[in-house]
Amino acid sequence: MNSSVVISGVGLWTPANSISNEELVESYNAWAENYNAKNSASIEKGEMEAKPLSSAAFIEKASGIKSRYIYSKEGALDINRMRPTLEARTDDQISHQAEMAIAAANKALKAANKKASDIDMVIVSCAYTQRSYPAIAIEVQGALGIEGFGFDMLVACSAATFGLQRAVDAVKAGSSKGVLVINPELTSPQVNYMDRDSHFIFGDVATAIVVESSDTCQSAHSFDVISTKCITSYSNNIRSNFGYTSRVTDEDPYSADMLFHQNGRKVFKEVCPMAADHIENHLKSQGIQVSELKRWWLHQANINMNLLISKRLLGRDATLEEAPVVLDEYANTASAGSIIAFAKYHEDLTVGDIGVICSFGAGYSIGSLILRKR
Ligand code: CO8
Repeated sequence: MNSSVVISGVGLWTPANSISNEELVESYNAWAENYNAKNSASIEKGEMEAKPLSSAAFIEKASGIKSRYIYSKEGALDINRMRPTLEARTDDQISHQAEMAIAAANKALKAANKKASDIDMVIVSCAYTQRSYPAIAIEVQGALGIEGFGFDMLVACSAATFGLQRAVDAVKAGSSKGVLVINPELTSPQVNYMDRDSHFIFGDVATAIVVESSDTCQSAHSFDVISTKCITSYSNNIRSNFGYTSRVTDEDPYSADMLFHQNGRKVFKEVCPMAADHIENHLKSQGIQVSELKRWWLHQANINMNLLISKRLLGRDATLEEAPVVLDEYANTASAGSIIAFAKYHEDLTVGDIGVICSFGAGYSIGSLILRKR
């Protein structure tokens, strides 16, 4: 029998701390009122703009987000700080991101019924890495005792699907026997908690997936990877400009331009049709009808985007069973969103059921995997 490439295990690590919309808005509004009072003279003269107030009701209606998890809650709601506090770790200690990655990786290994010796490639793929080198993936590889190699990849919201495509291709080509693709999404350090338009969007989380050959698979819940497809198309509508050259450009590392910022409306308008076309064309290339999809594990940025994409393809709203939602609880967790949905909603599928994982976001970047339950 021909062997196939399979996803044999998925792991989800969720931080202990969360922040509700109400808590976040209370803190932002107190900060904004304080700012406006301090600068009232300049605001009255028209030299400065007043900071507008945020609203929990707006956030839920515009995005579907009700709360988000955060790796370190300390400082994030403090109106004299407006960013989380992370303890600095020495070179001898495990890094924050590696710690998150390892927690998710161990769960994925357990789900796949695998040991470290079954893995020979570690991809840490996410929106940011906390340093340039040594790679977080190599730190994780060392901590888990994996022989082989590891590397980091940055593809914003599509980092997980792009990383999975690398993994699937490596197993298919025989250059790897087992791959861990890990997404430690520590987004909170780059969120601008003083920006009313984006302070609510992101949360922290880590996900991990084991990719291997069907020949070695011993998992209770595994999926054949029927096909993978990744595309990018350059756009300035979502940017995060902080980088290693910031030191020499003498720019303020805390300025709004350095942190996550976007033209959310344009992103919404441009990305929805791109993602719908991507899924449709990917399915068509495999001779699969949209109506054959049992599950859509979609990127979790905005509930209205997901409804629009699935409606465009199905001609009706997708049910929660078809396209599960996790962003109400997790918010946008960059590349991990579709993987959280997969982690929470895959065990009920029956042999032969087809589903699609699809991510879309900054770059722009769109990635999808068509899976069949084994
Ligand atoms: N409270 C109250 N009112 C508000 C708020 C708020 N918090 N924010 C905006 N408003 C106001 C606006 O000022 C506007 O007022 P007016 O009509 O008077 O101008 C009104 O509400 C409507 O504002 P918008 O038009 O901006 O509202 P939308 O309905 O478009 O919703 C969204 C805003 C939710 C941002 C929506 O546009 C959206 O979700 N767009 C898509 C975003 C998206 O998917 N982006 C992807 C980003 S993720 C990614 O790829 C990067 C990965 C890296 C992650 C790590 C980050 C740290």
